Amino acid sequence: MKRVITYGTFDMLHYGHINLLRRAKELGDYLIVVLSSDEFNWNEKGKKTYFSYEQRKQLLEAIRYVDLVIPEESWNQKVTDVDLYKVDTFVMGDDWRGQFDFVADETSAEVVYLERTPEISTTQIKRDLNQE
Ligand code: C2G
Repeated sequence: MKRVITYGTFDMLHYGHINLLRRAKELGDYLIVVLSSDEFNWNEKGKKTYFSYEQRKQLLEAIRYVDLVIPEESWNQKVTDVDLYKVDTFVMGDDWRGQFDFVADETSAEVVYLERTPEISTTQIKRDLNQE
């Protein structure tokens, strides 16, 4: 069974996220989503999410492409996660291109960056809604 992993906040879930998750799942048979905790978002990313971790987790678990959702609590858990879950492929959107190449150096997993879906982001949604 080919295991794929990806990381993110996935706040205000939108079709850009779904496109990423669909393509990530196409690279294997089992997709693990490591979901940024509320504390990680606030302390490390400076993001105040609209939905809580539990709400974002519930949304992700309802997606047919997603097999497991676990918390992201540190920038430094990726190598451990890949080893622990015996991951074959580490996937991120290409806004992160190059940032996680170390995972391929330190584990047996390949690192794949997938093209971001243009014209959509949680920030854009919030901006558009504020203008109504
Ligand atoms: N994404 C995408 N297209 C968009 C928006 C997002 O492909 N229009 C992808 C991002 O590239 C990322 C995933 O969807 O791979 C989740 O995006 P975010 O929730 O914004 O996650 P991010 O803040 O990039 O967190 O340790 C890694 C971080 O947790 C990644």
